[in-house]
Amino acid sequence: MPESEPSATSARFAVSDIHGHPDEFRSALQRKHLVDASGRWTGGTAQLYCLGDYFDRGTDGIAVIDLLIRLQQEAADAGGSVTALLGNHEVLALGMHRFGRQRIATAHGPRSFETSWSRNQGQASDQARLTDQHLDWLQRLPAMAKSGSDILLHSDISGYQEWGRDPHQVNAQVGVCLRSTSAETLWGLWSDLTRRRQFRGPAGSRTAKGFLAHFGGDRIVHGHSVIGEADGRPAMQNTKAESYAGGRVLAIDAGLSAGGPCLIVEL
Ligand SMILES: [Mn+2]
Repeated sequence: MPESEPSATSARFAVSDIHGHPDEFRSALQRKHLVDASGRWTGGTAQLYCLGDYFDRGTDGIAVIDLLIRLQQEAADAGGSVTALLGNHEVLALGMHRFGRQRIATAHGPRSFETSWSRNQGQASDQARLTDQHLDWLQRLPAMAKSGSDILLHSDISGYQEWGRDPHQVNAQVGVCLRSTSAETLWGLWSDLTRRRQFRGPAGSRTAKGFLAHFGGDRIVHGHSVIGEADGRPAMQNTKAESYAGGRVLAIDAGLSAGGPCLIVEL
């Protein structure tokens, strides 16, 4: 998927970590007038960025990606866009499908996608309903996007820098891993994207500054780590995105799968 540059008049929105909750996602889109009551795109030229983790925890990840695939077409027809980025749970879904119980040698001992998938509340019904179209879509998901001066991605980690100089290079490199027939290669991607909170604290602020210098942006927008979770705040108290690191980073995962709202943030 090409990176999209917004026109001056197009509203831009971001959402993350839908985790198998299609009804909540659709209702949230409707409240922002991006879809109608039947779930059809009404956002016109608006740009919607979905920052990954469509699967697991909730019961219907397949319905989430079916909705995204349809909205991508409808938004494009209307002159808008829906960009779906890769989350670690999409890597997990692919790994479970492709390698299942296969034993994988890692620095921390033997592992398998099945064990991690099970621990992360993978849904057997999602795996059973994966079609070739879903698999093709999943293994082509970009890992990052640039919109204006925002860098959008799933995980709050600096490792994206090691995959390329710009989003195009990063997405190409991640794509090679995603389509790999090596369980170890796909495991490495899963493992990297599962880390978190690397932009937090004084060192994190410096990391964010370096990251933005590397990719040429003013702000990182991420999901993956639930707002307030590290402070022990219940997700149900989340009402808005959290800006931190001196405004260089915006966290938008309000913890839908932990009782929080499905937050759609206007950028
Ligand atoms: Mn995640």
